[in-house]
Amino acid sequence: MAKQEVLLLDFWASMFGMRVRIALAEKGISYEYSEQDLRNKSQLLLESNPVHKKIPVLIHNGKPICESRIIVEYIDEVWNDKAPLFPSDPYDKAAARFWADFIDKKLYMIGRNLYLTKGEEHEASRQEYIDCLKLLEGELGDKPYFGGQCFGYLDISLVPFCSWFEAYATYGKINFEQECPKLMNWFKRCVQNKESVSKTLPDGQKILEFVQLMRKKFGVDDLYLHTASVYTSTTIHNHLHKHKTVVNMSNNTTPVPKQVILLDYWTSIYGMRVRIALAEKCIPYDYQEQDLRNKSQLLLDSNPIHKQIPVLIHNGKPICESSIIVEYIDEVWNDKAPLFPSHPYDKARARFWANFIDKKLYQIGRNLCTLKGEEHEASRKEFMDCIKLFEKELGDKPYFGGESFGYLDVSLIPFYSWFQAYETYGKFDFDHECPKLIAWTKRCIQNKESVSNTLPDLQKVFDFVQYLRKKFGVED
Ligand SMILES: N[C@@H](CCC(=O)N[C@@H](CS)C(=O)NCC(=O)O)C(=O)O
Repeated sequence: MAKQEVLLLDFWASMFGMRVRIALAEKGISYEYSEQDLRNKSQLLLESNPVHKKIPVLIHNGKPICESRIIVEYIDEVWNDKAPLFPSDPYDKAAARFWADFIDKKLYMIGRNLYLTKGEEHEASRQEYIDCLKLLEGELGDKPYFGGQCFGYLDISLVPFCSWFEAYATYGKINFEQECPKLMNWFKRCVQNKESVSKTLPDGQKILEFVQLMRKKFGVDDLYLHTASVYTSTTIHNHLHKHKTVVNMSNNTTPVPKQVILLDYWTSIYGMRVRIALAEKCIPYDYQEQDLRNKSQLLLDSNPIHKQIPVLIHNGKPICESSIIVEYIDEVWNDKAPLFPSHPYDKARARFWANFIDKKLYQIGRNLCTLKGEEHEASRKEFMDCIKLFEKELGDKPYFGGESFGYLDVSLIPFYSWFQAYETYGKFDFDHECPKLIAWTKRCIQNKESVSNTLPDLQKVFDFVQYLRKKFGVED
């Protein structure tokens, strides 16, 4: 391999940064480490991650890769000659991705609340944090590592959080040894057996001092601080108490006769992604429309954590989260219509933008249709800013991935079915404001039966949005 230039923009206490450092160490890659001042961001950081402006950023031969989980996948794909981080079975891979996504969506935010909130909110986060760890402990089971015998992606995704446990124990009043002994043994195993971990994780006492500083900065001791947690404190708790068993993605007791079943809801942008991917691969499947106000036992059993559609059930095993399902489909049915570009950098880019859709675009689009007044005005601006980013990413290419329709096209095109609603409630003129993106939507619909056969009638979706607006009291 030619000489690799690897630079990591990072911050010592960041769990996300630690993931990348551990992955680099696992692969034995030498790199330059550049500590960042997060209160005074460097030009290099701002230029390398203009969308989120966050560390970690890995700059490989001059090209930046952002978002820790995407970076770890990139590292695994580029340096694939040693220490593979993923299990080879697509289902196990999907499970590792699911739990890593769970860590980012839930564990991180709840962890922040442990030291930045007080009173009832604090107590709720404390319980919720313990419940999350118990779910992860259930996933570990009696295996030495999450991936089985070998340390891998999910271990890397979680182990950095353990360096914050001393701080969480202090401010969250959590006795980790007592609450999750198996998980603590796993943590000790990682530290003892893996130099990549022991050399990377900072001292827990240092993190505690850092957290003390943050509490002072945020004035937690004097004022009630409300952080941006969007999770209800009872969701996970209820789940644990209802099911009482270890959650496993394959813990599905309902007999499933068909090979491929899709639990879905017709207006779901996330569900449409899966339908398009299945159509691209010409996979026959049994479509089961779900009533989201009265969820079926099959849905609750198949996605006990989020209780959301879409869920793909393949040979009796459920896979959840649309972007993970689409990757799974691409990996299992890999004989036709590849959805990913072959180059790891292009792959990372497609993943980055798909993740951006999930993190930002979806919610902003919802706000556009359901909020009023100043909040509505703010979402209008945000929505157009996002759309312009996509227009720029597309450039003059026919599809996001270049000449062929792929993962990012699959991730974004379902939004088109909501365009009439966005246009009406956002008072946009998309043809005028983002002509290239509109030309791309037309291209997808004209050239891809997988798209034209999947997207529902725009007027029907618009009627549905109107119904939602009435329900939320935005409209009489
Ligand atoms: N991140 C998930 C989002 C799935 C999602 O938000 N599903 C919605 C329908 S669009 C749902 O099931 N809502 C019902 C609920 O949350 O109770 C994915 O990509 O699959």
